[in-house]
Amino acid sequence: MSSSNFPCNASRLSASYGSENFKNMCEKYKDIISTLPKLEPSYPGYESYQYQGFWYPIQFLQVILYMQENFRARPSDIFLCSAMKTGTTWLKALTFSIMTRHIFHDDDSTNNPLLNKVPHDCLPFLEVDFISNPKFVDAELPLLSTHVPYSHLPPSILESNCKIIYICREPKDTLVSLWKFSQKVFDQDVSVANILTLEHQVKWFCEGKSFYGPYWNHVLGYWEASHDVERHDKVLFLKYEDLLKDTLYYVKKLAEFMERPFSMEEETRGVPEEIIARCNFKSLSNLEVNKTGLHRPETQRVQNSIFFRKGEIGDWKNYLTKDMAKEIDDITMEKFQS
Ligand code: PAP
Repeated sequence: MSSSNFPCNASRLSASYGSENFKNMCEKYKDIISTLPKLEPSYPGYESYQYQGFWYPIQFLQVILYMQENFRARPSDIFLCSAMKTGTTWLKALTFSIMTRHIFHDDDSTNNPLLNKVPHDCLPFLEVDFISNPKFVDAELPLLSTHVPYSHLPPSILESNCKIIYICREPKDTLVSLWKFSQKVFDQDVSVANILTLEHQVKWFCEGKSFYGPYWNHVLGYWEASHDVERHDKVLFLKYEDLLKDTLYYVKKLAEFMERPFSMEEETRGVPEEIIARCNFKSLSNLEVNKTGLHRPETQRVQNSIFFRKGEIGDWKNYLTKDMAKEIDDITMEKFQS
């Protein structure tokens, strides 16, 4: 991408940003973290701590604390926010396509990142890239993503009045997706077999102890922001199920919200429909890169295929018992009806 595509002049990294500074700050964060409630047992290497009501793996928590002080949003930035397993991969593909449609074309498979990378590698994920890939974070594309709850977003995002797109999903489907994902990520590790049972995952989810949980509080934070008189036009609140049922309507809505509405000429040419077709579950999951490639090949070496499982509504019915479903539904009623 050339810098003329998305002109920008300010760095997203503060003047004090740097790896030495991060290391020093981590010493300070260790002291803070040592006082926090710890989840027992946790996934090895992903020990979870409860910070101001939300559960985080330690390495993300350190970066989140560092970002509070050292991330500088540009006012034109748009943040894709979500809890885990609620449709982030799809939202990234759609918004990236909307944003870059004048630069990349479908027929140019050598050039279009979405045809050569998993959507997660097309734009920065703050909790990881802020430290491991700062150049990516500071690049010109005005799209960035995070799983951070609203109350823990770096203050500069709100101070700069940036736009936020949030996607949530039916809690039971989210839980099943998270369980299946965790099984794949940790399947080599026999020491976590007892945590990876469905029973244990339901318990954690209901107690709010899954990563970035409680899930319901995560959703409520963004829901309230989308209804805040001062911020409501800056927060677009989406549901995975709505996006699946009426994708065309929501893709146009996304484009308008992003201030990149489709022109009449584009609509006549069927550009929104092309974007939808390129980003749908079948197209993305059938791309060679998403079947055989690796996400963050240098560090994490997670298979891209892990981000594509079924992409359906109601898959929870195939796994959860009636009692499990009721337990989750009761919490949903209690949390969302008040
Ligand atoms: P993440 O938190 O790891 O980024 P995220 O993309 O938010 O995951 O959610 C993954 C879910 O989105 C998966 O749902 P499932 O387990 O119920 O199948 C995944 O299959 C689904 N998904 C991925 N890409 C698409 C897509 N293009 N359209 C619809 N659903 C999708």
